[in-house]
Amino acid sequence: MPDLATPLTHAAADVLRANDRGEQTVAAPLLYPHQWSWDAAFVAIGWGTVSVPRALDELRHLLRGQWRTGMIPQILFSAEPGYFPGPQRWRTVGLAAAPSDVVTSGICQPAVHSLAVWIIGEQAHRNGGADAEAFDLFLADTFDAWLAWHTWLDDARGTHPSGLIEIHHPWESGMDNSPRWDAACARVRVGEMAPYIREDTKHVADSGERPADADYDRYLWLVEQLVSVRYDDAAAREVIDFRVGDVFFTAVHALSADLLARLGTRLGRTTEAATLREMAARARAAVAATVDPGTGHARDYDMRAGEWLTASTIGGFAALICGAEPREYTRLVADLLGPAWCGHASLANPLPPTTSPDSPVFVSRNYWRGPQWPVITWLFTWALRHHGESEAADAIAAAGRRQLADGTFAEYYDAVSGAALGSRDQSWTAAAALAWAAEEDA
Ligand code: 2M8
Repeated sequence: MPDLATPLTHAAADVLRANDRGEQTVAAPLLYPHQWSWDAAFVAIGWGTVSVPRALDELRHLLRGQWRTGMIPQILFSAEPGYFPGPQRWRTVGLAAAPSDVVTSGICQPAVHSLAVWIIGEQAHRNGGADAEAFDLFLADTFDAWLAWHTWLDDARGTHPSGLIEIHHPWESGMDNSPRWDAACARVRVGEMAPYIREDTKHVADSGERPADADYDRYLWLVEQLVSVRYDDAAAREVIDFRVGDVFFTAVHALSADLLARLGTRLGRTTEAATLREMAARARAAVAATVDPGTGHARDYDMRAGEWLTASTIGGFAALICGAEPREYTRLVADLLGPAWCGHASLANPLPPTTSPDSPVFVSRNYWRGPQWPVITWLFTWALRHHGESEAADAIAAAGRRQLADGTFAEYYDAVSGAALGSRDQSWTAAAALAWAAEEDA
């Protein structure tokens, strides 16, 4: 283990402890003082390396926010101030589908949760004893909730003939202002709505690290459109200006559904396991069908305009997450490591940038438009290893861990200067450090 590894691991665990609010971990102090859906999954993986029971509590808390439809919402609000848009803007309170004892937003985020359950299960069984028992109990208690989540995605968001999971807001992708959404966002017609004041830009050194005001207008307008149909899934498909098949989300759903199927088999839930495997196969096929024969990259699809979305972003590597035909997979790995991506001469660290530096819309320091995100780097390393590409996984993980040695646990990093950006002490960045350390020890 490199010299820095142990202090860094301790520091990462301290970040989670500082951001811990009992059963939920805030995504970041100040900037994100609530529990976010996909953050909670990564954070639970981090917690699992420190305390399996605490990891399970994180996921149990998240499930308190699950809607009756099966949707796991993007945000479970805490009582802490400082974040916009809050509950008043989302207006989910009192809706029949929303939970009655927790306040949530009304959209979702990528379904990385069953991946987290899988990884925590592996850790718990390596530890044995009480951890293994606690995990087995947790799995038996919560399997149906994770199943309902994937089933909702398949039923309510998987109806388009492309088989892609559709999203109704850029926030649902988790990659909010990625160039992936530029063309679809340009088609959003912002109407009359109440004025608002952004909070996010108060918590970063430079507002150029965050989405633009025009992006926020669209984000808030899309919330208005969803409120107008009380978040009814079928009605939302008709009214929403932003209706996009998200190839990365679809790949994550495929990976997670496959892992949940394996857990279901262990529980003796063979029928449900078979259903999950079918869902995963459909989603994987949908990802494969988006591949642009020219670039070899996966594409998102604008369901409103009936057009492919072709920005050169990390979303193009979606098949690395869910798996692909072996020759195709190896070719994509080589591309990721090659000169347009991790190996680009302008990069401070050989890590996946969120947009290719060769793209005209690449911005090295703006949020999801270019910077490197440690949590995304970690996700790729896990998936690469899972699909048999250990050498590439090891190389990227080593560089990812070097990036974190600055000890800031930044939300993201300027891809060219290497500077730490966004929030400091971001929970999922700390979780990535912990997960990499645990993988080395395993
Ligand atoms: C960012 O998104 C939120 C909205 O969900 C925001 O900017 O207010 C994204 O990076 C998202 O992927 C992440 O889950 C969230 C909390 O870390 O922050």
